[in-house]
Amino acid sequence: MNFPNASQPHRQFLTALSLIAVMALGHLSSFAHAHGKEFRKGGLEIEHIYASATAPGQPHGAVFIQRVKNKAGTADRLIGGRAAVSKTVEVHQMVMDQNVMKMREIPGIEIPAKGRVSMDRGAPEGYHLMLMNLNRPLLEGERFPMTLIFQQAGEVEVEVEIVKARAGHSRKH
Ligand SMILES: [Cu+2]
Repeated sequence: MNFPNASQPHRQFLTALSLIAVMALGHLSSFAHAHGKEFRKGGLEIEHIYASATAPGQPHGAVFIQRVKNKAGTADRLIGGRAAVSKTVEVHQMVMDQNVMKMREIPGIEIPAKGRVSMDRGAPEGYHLMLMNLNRPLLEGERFPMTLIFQQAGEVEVEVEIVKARAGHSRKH
């Protein structure tokens, strides 16, 4: 940052001030992220479901969920989904294969009884839902409706928030 009319100590003070402002903003945005919209059905809680924005021409999109909680006494399983933005939805997992990050379709993701699973972007499990063959690009800041399909709880209607793509992530898809 540049303050051409400020004296040296004044300038240092302003720089410190703007640093504090940036840190405060960063804290606020992580707070908002942690308290995103929640969707419930039966004993299930879907905490903050979001998709990475896509570049024009990018064929597929990825949907992540910060946390899926299961308060029921029986395990459930996320087995698929449906969304108007894409032709089909697949359940995926990213796996390391000889130092190369690859992803594969899996039959479902088990949500243990009285347990929780992270499908967060960057989580070690690598779980996500894949929007196969998008009808349109996913634009940052927009939202779209989606249906999640669980073996026990059935269909859960959610609204997916489109967030900024993470650098390098889209290349893995
Ligand atoms: Cu994928």
